[in-house]
Amino acid sequence: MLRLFQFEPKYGLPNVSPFCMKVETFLRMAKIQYAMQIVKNPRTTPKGKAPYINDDGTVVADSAFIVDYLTEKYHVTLDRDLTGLQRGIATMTTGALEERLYFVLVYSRWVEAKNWEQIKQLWFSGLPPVVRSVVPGIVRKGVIKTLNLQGIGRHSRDEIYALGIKDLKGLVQVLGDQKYLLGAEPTSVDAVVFAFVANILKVPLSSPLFDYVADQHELVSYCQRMGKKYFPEYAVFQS
Ligand SMILES: N[C@@H](CCC(=O)N[C@@H](CS)C(=O)NCC(=O)O)C(=O)O
Repeated sequence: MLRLFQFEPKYGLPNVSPFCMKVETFLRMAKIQYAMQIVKNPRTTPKGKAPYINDDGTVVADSAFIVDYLTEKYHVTLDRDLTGLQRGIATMTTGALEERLYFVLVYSRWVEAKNWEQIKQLWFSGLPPVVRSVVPGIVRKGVIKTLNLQGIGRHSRDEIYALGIKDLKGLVQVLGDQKYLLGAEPTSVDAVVFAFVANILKVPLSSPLFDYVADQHELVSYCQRMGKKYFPEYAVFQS
């Protein structure tokens, strides 16, 4: 059976990594059976990041390549009826969320002092006491360095959130009052959108991203709709 390697679910959410949650959502949308295996240390994975899959010996790392591989191997038809324009919107939306909004989300979790205290508990509480007093600081320094190299870390706090909210506003504009991002039926881009929206709305950390999404009635309903449909066993989507 296909094995999905991802981080342990936390906060009652399928995953606090939007990339892991994207792949698990896609597997459920495509009705592909899988078993979950927990990644404790990303350094043990093929590309040093989660998620990856092992499908009867075929290893695929990176959520984009995983979705492409699954679509081809399992003849997934979720996007069958999309027009060229819709396919373009799906690709560009995925890029905006994964290559920009993601880093704003990382900033909100790992750099903002109040949220960092919670993240530290959440991620590192399982470590032995001596290691626990050293490792979180080292990992956080690495994250801050990454944000600087990526570029987002060079902006002011207000500028960083303005960029994130720009992406979220784009989502709200594309979604409108439709049930799913591209119309009445879910398509594969909904795995990406749902994973990001749920990771902002359902993780109990405060940030301007949360404030913005919580105010967007259509986006909140969308998140509940996707959650109820694909993760019915998760209480967080049942309200
Ligand atoms: N492009 C990758 C991104 C995956 C990614 O950034 N995963 C993060 C968690 S959200 C990770 O494993 N980080 C661990 C690390 O960088 O050490 C994908 O789409 O799968």
